[in-house]
Amino acid sequence: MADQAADRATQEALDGFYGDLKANDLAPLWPISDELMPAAPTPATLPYLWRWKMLRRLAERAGELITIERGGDRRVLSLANPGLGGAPYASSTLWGAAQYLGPRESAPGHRHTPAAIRFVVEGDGVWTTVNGDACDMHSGDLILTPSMHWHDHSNPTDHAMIWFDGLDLPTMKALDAIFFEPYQPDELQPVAGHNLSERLWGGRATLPRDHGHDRPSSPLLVYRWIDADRSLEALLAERGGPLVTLEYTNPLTGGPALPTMACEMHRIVPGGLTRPYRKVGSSVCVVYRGAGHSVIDGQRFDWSHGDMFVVPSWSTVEHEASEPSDLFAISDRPILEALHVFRDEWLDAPQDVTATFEAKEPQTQDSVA
Ligand code: GTQ
Ligand code: FE2
Repeated sequence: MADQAADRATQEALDGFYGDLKANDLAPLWPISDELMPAAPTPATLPYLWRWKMLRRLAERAGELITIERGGDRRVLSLANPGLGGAPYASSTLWGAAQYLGPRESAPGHRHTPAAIRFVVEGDGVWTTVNGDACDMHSGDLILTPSMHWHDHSNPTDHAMIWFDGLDLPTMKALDAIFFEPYQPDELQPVAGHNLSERLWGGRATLPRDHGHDRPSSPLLVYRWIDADRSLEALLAERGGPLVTLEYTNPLTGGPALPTMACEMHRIVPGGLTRPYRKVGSSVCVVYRGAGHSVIDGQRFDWSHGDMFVVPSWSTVEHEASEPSDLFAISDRPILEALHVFRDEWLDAPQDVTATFEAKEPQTQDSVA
């Protein structure tokens, strides 16, 4: 009896104490310590995939319905990971999107602290001007827009183009480090020339002798498909399949193309599953060529040309190509490496496949489809 009364008194004291903590804007660690400090990352980001057919169809509809002014300068459909509570982010750290630019349209100049890359899934004829350097975009090319570099996009052709945008925007948002400026007063920057960075910095193991100090972002702004293809072919011949990977690098440092984002291309050839791999930090992958599937944390994702998918932090991933395949990928690895918290590992045992991801087929109510 006395014990119960004592227990009740203690409970009341505890309730009062927790109430007072809350009222004073304090939180006790002990009830949440496991959640705050799990043994390994527990990302909210889900493994997820968007089909190219769906992306292209809805991007084309945006082209019909939304003028570029009404679209706030950019006709961009961002990959919104369903694990992130409605945020327009592909992963907790990366932005991924399909951008549509119609015939004879241009997207006005601006600059911002988030860094961006463009990867051309198909088509050509558009250029992105980066600090006055008009970078021509062809299928399979990678174009950089480093932090605070002026950029605008121009499509002088009579056909639309859709490409993949990758940005470190969620990371910059988390750091409260976003600044943005429109280019003024003209819509577009003057073009000093086409592919200037490529002419100066794109030599094979040759650089201007007076290249000066390392720069945090690559001075080379364009990486051509033909060069990536040649390197992948040589790598595959040398190392053998089923998987080889190249990284697009800053020619001044040999490090990542951008200080916040790594860009890679994986070539996967038929002949079995790649070895299971996991790393800290997320990736967004874009299928440039081929067809196959990936197993991510036990879930099977079938993919083909243009599909885009997300691999969350510390998720185990294996790939298997049914035809020769090239997967372009961005990741936040350079940030983790700079902070000395990057880790990765190759595992031995293939995963059990417990589920197959059903990608949404185009959900449309339109008749134009
Ligand atoms: O093309 O400048 O997907 O500023 C997101 C933000 C593209 C761009 C995006 C941007 C851009
Ligand atoms: Fe931008």
